[in-house]
Amino acid sequence: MGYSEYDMWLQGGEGLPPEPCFAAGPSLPPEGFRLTQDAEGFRIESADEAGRMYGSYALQACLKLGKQPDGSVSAPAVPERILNHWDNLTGEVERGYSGKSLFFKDGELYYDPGRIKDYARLLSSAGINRVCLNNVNVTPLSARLITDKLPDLAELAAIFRPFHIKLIIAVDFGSPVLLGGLPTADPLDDRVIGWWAQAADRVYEAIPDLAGFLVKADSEFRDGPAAMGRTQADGANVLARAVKPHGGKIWWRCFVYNCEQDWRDTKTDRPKAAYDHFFPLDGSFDANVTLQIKHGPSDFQVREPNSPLLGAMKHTAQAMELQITQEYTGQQIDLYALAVQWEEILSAAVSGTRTMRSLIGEEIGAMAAVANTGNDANWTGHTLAQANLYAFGRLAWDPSLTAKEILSDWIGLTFGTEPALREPLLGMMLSSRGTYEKYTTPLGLCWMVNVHHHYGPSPEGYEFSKWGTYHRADHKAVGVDRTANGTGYIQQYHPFLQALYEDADRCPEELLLYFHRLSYDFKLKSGKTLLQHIYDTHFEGVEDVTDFMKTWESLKPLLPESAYAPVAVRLARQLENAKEWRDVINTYFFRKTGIPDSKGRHIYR
Ligand code: GCV
Repeated sequence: MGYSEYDMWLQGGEGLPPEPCFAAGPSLPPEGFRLTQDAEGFRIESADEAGRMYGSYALQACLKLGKQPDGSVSAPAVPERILNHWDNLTGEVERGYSGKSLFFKDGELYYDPGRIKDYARLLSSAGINRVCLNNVNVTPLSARLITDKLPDLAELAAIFRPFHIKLIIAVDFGSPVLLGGLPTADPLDDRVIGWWAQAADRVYEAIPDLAGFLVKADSEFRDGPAAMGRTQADGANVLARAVKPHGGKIWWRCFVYNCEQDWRDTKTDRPKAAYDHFFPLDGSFDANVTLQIKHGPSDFQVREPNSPLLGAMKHTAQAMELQITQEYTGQQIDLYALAVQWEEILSAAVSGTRTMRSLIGEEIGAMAAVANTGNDANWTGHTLAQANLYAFGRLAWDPSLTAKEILSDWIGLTFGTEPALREPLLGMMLSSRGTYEKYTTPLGLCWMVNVHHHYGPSPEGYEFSKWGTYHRADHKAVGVDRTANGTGYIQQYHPFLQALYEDADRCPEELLLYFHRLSYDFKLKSGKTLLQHIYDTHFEGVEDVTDFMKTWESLKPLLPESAYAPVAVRLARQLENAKEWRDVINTYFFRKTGIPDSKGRHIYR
């Protein structure tokens, strides 16, 4: 008996209908299924075991949501739907807001096998089929996952395996030196080539179905080929050739930029970096290398344009990287339904005729995202942040889904389909991204966060730092000029987008300050000045959060106390955060400009 029957019908409990009939569907795509219902009952057709499992989950969801199986074929848009944990072997989770690591503690693998099994079921039920458990910032401790920690990792892989989830290991590019004692990690050195080949042989002996290695190289002080005068392709290919005999792959991250910039240097523009480093190398990467590209050119900000690198390389496999963990989007204290932002990202044009969505499954062959889970009892700290994990899985499977569809399903599956609960909660979640943007950094104005931990406002926290993250506000204007007259960043886009972004009057307003340096009296389409818009959104954002609190309170009778109370506590904290943002940002711009709010609301001096 396959996993799906066992799990669903033997562990599923009372009240389930008769076991469905599983049928072979040899012509169906890998992992896909067709769900139908007739007088005999439910029928799940699939070509493989994974399809049976996903079909079983889909049936379970249909039953819970009161939907009829529609008989269509459901198959994933991309074969690799990847979750990246940023977990350290110490047990800490980089940018983690849900407790400690589910997998590691005090330098060892340390976990509750029952919980990991639940986690594997949770991920697979959302459609996720690849997981990297360790942080891309590989420490000397976690580097040893490919040496002495390997047997322990193999035991974890065995828990994920029945759920059709394969592991990925994040490796340190400097491993030949760190672990192998070689004098160099130069990817063209024969000793290094041999070392990686042997390392891969050893790893695949322990975990034969390992999906491959994930690498952050030449980025934020990580080792990489550039330091040895080699290209990113040289670096990726040495690893790709080592794992190739085992059917493995390399995910090579494109988050390569100068993190030691001088703020006085106005020529270097961090958003240009990924394209500048990787586009010229198109065609030089081995076929089993996938470049993993963050969705935006900055770093998971509340509002960024899509990365011009996505889809630009015609001869290189690419994955889009999203961030589920809410590093810059409220840290699982503030409510932020990422599905809304991701729908916008996918709907955005990449040319005059294509959207980003149309690249998924074509130029973009894999979807990856940074996990938001930890050992908190509810997995994600903020209960409603569970919807973000679910949304990633659903969108990676079917990028045509809307945020409304996904969130509506999530609420239905989590709290039930009662409209009195579902509709208000859906409304709140759908508007949560806009609300957060209003009280933090509207109009594409990024990086006003507190340094290091990235929660709360600090308008100039990064302004004179080395991270290349500047808005350059003065008493007359704000924003970086990225037009042809400025840093030229816009020229990395398709000509259709260049024309749109270059012209401040045509540029999508939500991105105005990402691309343009504008004076505070610049008129928006609403007729308001830029400055007045900033004041208004900050006041509105706080009001929105107050409304969220009222809505949530009104739902109290319909919710279990275990769900109600912790979210109410977080909403109260969100209100404090929103007020802090409102006051700090409004005061900052008032002090810069001396221009009061046209509506006479209180701005601190
Ligand atoms: C894992 C940002 C984060 C880092 C993260 C890095 C990355 O800079 O702040 O914590 O490191 O992105 O994506 O590699």
